[in-house]
Amino acid sequence: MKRILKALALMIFPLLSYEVPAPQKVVASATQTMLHTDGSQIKDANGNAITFRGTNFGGWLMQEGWMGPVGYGELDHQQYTKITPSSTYGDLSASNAIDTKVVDGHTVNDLSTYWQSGVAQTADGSELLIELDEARYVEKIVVETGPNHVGDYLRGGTVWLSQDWTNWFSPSSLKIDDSRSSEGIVVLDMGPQLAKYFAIRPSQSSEDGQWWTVANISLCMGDEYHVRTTLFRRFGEDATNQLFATYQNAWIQASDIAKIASMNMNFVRVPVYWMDFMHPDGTFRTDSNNGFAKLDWAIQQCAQYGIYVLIDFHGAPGGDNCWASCGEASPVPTKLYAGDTATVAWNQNVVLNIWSALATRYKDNPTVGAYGLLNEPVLNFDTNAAYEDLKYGFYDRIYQTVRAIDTNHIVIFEEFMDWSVATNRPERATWTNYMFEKHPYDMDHPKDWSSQKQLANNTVSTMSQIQTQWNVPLLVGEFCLYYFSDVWDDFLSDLNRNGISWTNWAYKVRGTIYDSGGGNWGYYNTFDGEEPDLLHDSYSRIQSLWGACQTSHFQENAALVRLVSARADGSTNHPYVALDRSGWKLSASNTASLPYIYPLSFLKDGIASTRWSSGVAQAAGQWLMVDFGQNENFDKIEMLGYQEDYPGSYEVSSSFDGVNFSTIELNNVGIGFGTKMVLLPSTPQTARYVKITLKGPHETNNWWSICELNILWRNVNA
Ligand SMILES: [Ca+2]
Ligand SMILES: [Ca+2]
Repeated sequence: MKRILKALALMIFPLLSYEVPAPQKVVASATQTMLHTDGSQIKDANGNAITFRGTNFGGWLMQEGWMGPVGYGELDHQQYTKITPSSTYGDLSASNAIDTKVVDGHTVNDLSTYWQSGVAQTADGSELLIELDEARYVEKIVVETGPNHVGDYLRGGTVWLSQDWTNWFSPSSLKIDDSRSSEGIVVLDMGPQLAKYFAIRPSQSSEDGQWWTVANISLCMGDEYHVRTTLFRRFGEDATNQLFATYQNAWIQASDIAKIASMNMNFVRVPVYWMDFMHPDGTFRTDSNNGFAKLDWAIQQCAQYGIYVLIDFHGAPGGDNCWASCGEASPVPTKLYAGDTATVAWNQNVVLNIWSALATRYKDNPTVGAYGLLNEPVLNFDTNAAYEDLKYGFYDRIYQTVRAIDTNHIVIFEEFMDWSVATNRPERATWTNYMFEKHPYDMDHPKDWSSQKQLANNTVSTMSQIQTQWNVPLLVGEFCLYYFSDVWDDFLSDLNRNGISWTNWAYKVRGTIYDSGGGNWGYYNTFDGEEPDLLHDSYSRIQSLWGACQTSHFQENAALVRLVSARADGSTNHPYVALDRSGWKLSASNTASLPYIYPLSFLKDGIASTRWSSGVAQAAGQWLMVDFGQNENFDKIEMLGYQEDYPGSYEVSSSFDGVNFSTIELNNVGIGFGTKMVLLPSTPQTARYVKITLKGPHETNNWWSICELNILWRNVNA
């Protein structure tokens, strides 16, 4: 169905005129003139050099479930080509478990029809096998009985997956959520898995011999495409777009842009999704909530503060890459680049037509700082000349499309995933007024100071070299260095020093400061609301939950805000020198006793393998104190710990007399985060005594150990 629609649309595409809202008036900005590149610099029309320093509006016009309370959409049941049961009771066929019906013109899962196994549930004793039209990503499987047989809910759950019928695997990440079993609903959460065949079985026996009844199985993904299309089917497109507007109008508001200005930033990168601008059939949306209207609003708001806007084409039909973050998780090479010719052409034409409209609309707008032509384009993970040709061939078509309309604006190419490929492409010879962008991440080592520091250092050294060698401005368009505030500070300082632009990912996230998806991923975190159930919740409930995602429902990550604000003005930090430790007097509330030999002197003996250790499980009130013997200036505290014996939660205080202590405000999040921890006071300190005090137990009751403690002061003579 989808393919037919696309082929049809492809045929009529050249005949379509752009029915897009009239271009906005150019906003008069007191400070902004059209930017252009000049060698390795960005300059305004008056010749002033500009470096972009800002943040990403991730989760706004392009949602991501880990960032905001989005919820999960499901695959279209038309993509289920076959369902095979291990047994069937009477004529209650397994096709009843994947059927839909039309109610008031909308397609919904039919919970009134159901399949029954006819046998008591036992571990692996029954199976429903679903086959899809092709291998697709699925991260949750929702199995439900329908209203009249809730006692026959799935007991436990096992999933076997295959892409080719030959090789099968059961995802070790599987978590079973049966918290709604009283409604007959069990959710099998696997994380994103690519498969064509899905075998689902009970993993336990029913207590009283209950059969297995299934009225519906939904294969779910939390990406933008499946969220939107699920709601299109349930509520229709107009009503769905209104829901998205409710979300978007809450997620970023005028006060957020004022906040970004107050953080000394001059730049926001705004990820957009193709369905912000178009209907599913590839014609332009003209409703008042379309993406052009949202961009117009953001650009007007930003113009008031002299903030430049990067329009980042983050989500193309078919997928820019394999990840859900581009809106549509799919195997590489995705249908944006390769496969069925008509589908690829349709997908690429959507991107080109949206860029034509964007360029037409904003070609004279100086608040638009740059066009990011395509986010994170990835066709495969090895060097492959054919795929590079496909990628850069398409990149060049986008470039030529924009340039045919707009010669004013800087355009940005992303180097994914190899600088040598990006800089050596022949297309580059014809490009003008452009930049390159990189997204350095090390997501495999979020608690490893050395890994994050190495990533930051390598990024700066490589990019400063590329910038000089190729004489082109560069942007670090996304990054996160987790809890390592000192690495953030060094990284931003080094980028500023080298005139490299930067935007962290992202402005706000739903997770807590402790979550892997919270922490320093945002200037705001810890959302206090709920995520809707997009399969079952009413329209008004989804509207209510999505409408409550304004920033006032999050907590400010004050430590990160302070740290980044201090560098967003372009300033740089100093090199540091460690204070002389020879005269230090050390004391602690607890030190391991014999037979353990972990004395305090070991934390300043210069030997990384020897350590002081508390000898007891961490608890609130335990402390370690340094007496310098005299007043000292300092603004950095480095603790090299031992394995997981880092302080779980802590505060630092200082004193002139060893009696009266005052707490030092830190640009750190206040929780332990790895073997090496570096604490940054928010302002330079002077004191004779420094005391580190635990505020609670360690998450796994570890002792507290430090191999080396250093306290440092900026080298003002450097
Ligand atoms: Ca059904
Ligand atoms: Ca030591």
